[in-house]
Amino acid sequence: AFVENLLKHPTFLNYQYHTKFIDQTPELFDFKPRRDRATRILTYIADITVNGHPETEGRPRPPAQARDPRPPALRVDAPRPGTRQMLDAEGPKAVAQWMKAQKQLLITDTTMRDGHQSLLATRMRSIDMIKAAPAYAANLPELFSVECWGGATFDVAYRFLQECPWQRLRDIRAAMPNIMTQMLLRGANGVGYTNYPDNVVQGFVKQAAESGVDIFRVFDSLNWVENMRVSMEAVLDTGKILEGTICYTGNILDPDRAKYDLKYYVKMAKELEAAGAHVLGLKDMAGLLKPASAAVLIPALKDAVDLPIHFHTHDTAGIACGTILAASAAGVDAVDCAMDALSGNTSQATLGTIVEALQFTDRDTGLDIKAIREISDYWEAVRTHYTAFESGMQAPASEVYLHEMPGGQFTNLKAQARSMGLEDRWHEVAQTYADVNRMFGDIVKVTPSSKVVGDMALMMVSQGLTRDDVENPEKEVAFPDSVIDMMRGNLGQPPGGFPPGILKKILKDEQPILERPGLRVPPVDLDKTRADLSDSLEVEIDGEDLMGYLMYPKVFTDYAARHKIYGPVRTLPTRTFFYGMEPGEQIEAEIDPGVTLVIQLQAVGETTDDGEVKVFFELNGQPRMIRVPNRK
Ligand code: BTN
Ligand code: 3PY
Ligand code: ZN
Repeated sequence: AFVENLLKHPTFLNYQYHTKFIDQTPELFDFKPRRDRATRILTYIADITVNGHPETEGRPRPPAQARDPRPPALRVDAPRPGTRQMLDAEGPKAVAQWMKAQKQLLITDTTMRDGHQSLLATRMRSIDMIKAAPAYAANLPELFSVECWGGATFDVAYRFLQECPWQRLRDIRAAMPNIMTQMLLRGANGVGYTNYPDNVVQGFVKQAAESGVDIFRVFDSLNWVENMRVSMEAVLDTGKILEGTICYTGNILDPDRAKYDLKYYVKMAKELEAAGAHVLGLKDMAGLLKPASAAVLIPALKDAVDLPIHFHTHDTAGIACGTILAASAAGVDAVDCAMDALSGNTSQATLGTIVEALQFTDRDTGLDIKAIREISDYWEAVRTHYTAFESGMQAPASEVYLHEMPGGQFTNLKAQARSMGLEDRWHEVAQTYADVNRMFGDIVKVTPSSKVVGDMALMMVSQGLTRDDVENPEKEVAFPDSVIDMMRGNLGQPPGGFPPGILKKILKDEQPILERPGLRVPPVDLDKTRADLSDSLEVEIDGEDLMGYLMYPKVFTDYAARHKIYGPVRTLPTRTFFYGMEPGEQIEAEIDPGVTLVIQLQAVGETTDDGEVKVFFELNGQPRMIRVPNRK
């Protein structure tokens, strides 16, 4: 290995070496293989072909004849200017004014974020999105925005898809330069599940704006405006659009849920307006707002504030289109829908259906229904490749009014229940989730508070505990860490605080913090963290990487370590990424703009005595052999 390193060292090759060269060039003694990107990608394909992908193992497979997704033809050579140009030229306040002055119902497409988060456990890969983006730009330039970032997509990209979420954002932005991009930001929880130092939240928002986010939908998982201020002010500093957001829970028409009545929402809307929001977001993460309630809530909010209102809901109960039409009739300015093929059930309302329903009315969206169907056909083909991540939900269910689970959590919690052997006790999990909510004082349930309620419910069902057992002061209960953390006040305060009885049971004599948790966390030394991380990973860490690390230290370093071995696997077709290749099959991977690898799998050898398999490829016409361990 030493001679090999010596022979290819640039100083040696340029005849610039002298007698001290060997002593002064420690990398010659670095025998770790430094492999090129093509070799790394072949290693990944070989490994998955031999061993399978852990995420799809034991799950239903896509049909053998699943077609390759082909994006629709572009109707124009250069995309027409859209909302993005308006924001750049005139700023966020002008966009908000324009929203209010419009007659048509403005539409956000959520397919690339909440759509697959809610239907496919967030597993959609960047390549499938980036291929669709030019068709959005060319054929649907009237869209208000495309939600394509934030929420759970950030960590899932690193953790399960072995790709960089920031690169996804930059690539979508470049391929779709005329429509505003939108992200979901969990306030002080960033895109994570915990409370971050203020300067991390600020740095994250700044970086997201630089990398391509135009609209920040900011919420707090307990609807505590106090805990949203740092992130909201950070958004205001960027010059992008701040959508200060109310999370909707309960039922404003139900006298038994008086905690979350009309007055509660009106008050919060006013607080968000006073905090500087350009747009008021109404986020119905579980799909609980009913048409009759929308007809009351939307006009009340419009009366209370001077902001345009952007409504988000889920179709879990099958009624989202009805609620959107009621909200539209009541004067809502913008709504979220998902492209037909990724809509319905726990996802958003069906985009094409809303467009059709409003055609020839005074709220006609002006979107081209044929263009929508073509893009939806593309998503339909994409979806077949993610069969392994389908939740199995066959029909809408009014049970959501009982458990109030967010659409984005539903598929995940179901998968968690399955992995704990509780799948056939799902309805018990749902009932227990509702019990836990009441026990915690009836709280807003949305990431991360929803995860806490889910953790508690799964623990209770698996241990056979009832609400009475848990509340019984005589009975010893081991609470999940996330529950203890929330009761300590680390996610902030719900309206009226947590009930004293359960607080005492969980915290014993410990006092919870009642102030904003960010006040207690010291700032992170960003420059030092970056320098240390660059040293330990032996690669240059940029501002995006740093924020990935600060949100999820272990997830990020694991990603970086795998990246050294497997290279830019984000460029592989989805079928190859999850299932490897068949002998004789040929694929292409564009690892840099204009640099394409043509890869053919020739054969997979027998497993040798030392447990290795030789996998034979042709790479751009040249034979290549890769050895991988057989782990089966
Ligand atoms: C992932 O971890 O989800 C993406 C990277 C896949 C790594 C492959 S999966 C099979 C094999 N087992 C490992 O631990 N690494 C490789
Ligand atoms: C998220 O925070 O990921 C959500 O989708 C909440 O609804
Ligand atoms: Zn949602």
